Amino acid sequence: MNRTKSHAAFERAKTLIPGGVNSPARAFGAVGGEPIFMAKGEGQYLFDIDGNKYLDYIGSWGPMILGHVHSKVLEATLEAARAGSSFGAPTERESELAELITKAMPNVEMVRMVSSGTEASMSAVRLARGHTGRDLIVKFAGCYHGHVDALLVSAGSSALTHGVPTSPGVPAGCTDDTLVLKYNDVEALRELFRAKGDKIAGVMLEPVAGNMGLVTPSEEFRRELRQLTHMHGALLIYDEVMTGFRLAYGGATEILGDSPDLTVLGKIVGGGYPVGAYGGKAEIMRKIMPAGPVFQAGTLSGNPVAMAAGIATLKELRDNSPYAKLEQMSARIVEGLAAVCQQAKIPHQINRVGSMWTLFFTGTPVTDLDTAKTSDTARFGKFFWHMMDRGVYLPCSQFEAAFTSAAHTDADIDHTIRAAKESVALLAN
Ligand code: KE4
Repeated sequence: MNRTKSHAAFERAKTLIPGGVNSPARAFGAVGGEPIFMAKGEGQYLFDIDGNKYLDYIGSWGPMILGHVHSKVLEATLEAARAGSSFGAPTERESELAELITKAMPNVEMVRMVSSGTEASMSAVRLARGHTGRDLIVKFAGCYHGHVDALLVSAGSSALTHGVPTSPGVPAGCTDDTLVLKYNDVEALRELFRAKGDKIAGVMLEPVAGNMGLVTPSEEFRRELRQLTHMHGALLIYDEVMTGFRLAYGGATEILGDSPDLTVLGKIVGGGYPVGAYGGKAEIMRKIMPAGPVFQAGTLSGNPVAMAAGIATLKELRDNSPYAKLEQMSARIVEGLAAVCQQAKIPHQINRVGSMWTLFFTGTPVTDLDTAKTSDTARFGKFFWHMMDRGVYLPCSQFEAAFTSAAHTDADIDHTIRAAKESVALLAN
């Protein structure tokens, strides 16, 4: 494929923007080569500036569940934009989106809009600390909650010691009160609560993880999380930025039947526009200023155009549910990928929940970050580019989830499996 215009655009961008991108996930660092500059999206397709067409399985890292330029979302945003882009004053659209969210997620009785998943996670952490009067936050290795100082952290020497910052610029003081455990490690969870339960403000996790590749929680892990947080007065915080309205209209919370105290949202709730949100029990949410003392603010929070995109997206998901189709198509993709890897005798694991899935190039079942890291990332990089050359755009990292959209068709699935068969055959050599 000719990608000369992308190359030139990347050279220019690198002189103006650090690494030539506005988010490292797009930099293709994990797969080698250079990022592709996109010109437009249409349904399930992306078109790059060289005119190449791709089946899009990133969907902007989750938001584009309806596909690109969905007519109802486009119309709603154009109508809102014609009335003004931002007022710094409340609008009814904010209550409309809030009502859609609270009706979809019963554990969310009140919700605050912000402008990104990071902002939502950061605010939820502050609220958990403000509500409980405690400082300790627990997270899990491999779960990503945005670039929040307190959450850019890896496990200290043991899970009971301070977290260690994973980025320059994050002072130790910001992560001293963050503890990191292994996802699905029930014994470590019990030990931590035995030792420090009365000091824990909140436990935050992706209830179905997408940021180490797709990893699911065990039933026992989820049960212990709920019981231990209840018992010790800590808040259970589900980060559903990726899974919210993705795995079901009520997100992972609906399919798992869980009841977290706080929920963090983003991506789909903005329909591709900058929206994050956090919500939960009214008694907790009323601690947020100006109802309560916990400060949080934002110039563009609840932006009317972004609200319009979120409202149109959630109404379409509510009224014309795509989830059965997403389940059927995603199951077929995964069966096809497994079959071609089997045939080529390539070690592989495929984890899937609904329309989120990851093909790991490892023979080890993937249940946490350590097992995800047994994957052959060099092989993934080769596979990624073979698929790109066949017009299939997968997430540009072994440690990300792919997303099927409601715009994908059975013919697209057939094409994807054919491309995978050819790509995997090239890996075997
Ligand atoms: P944003 O600040 O990027 O809107 O959201 C942060 C975030 C929070 N929680 C979860 C579960 C998330 O997946 C994310 C962001 N996801 C990444 C993709 N794995 C966004 C891609 C990027 O950083 O460019």
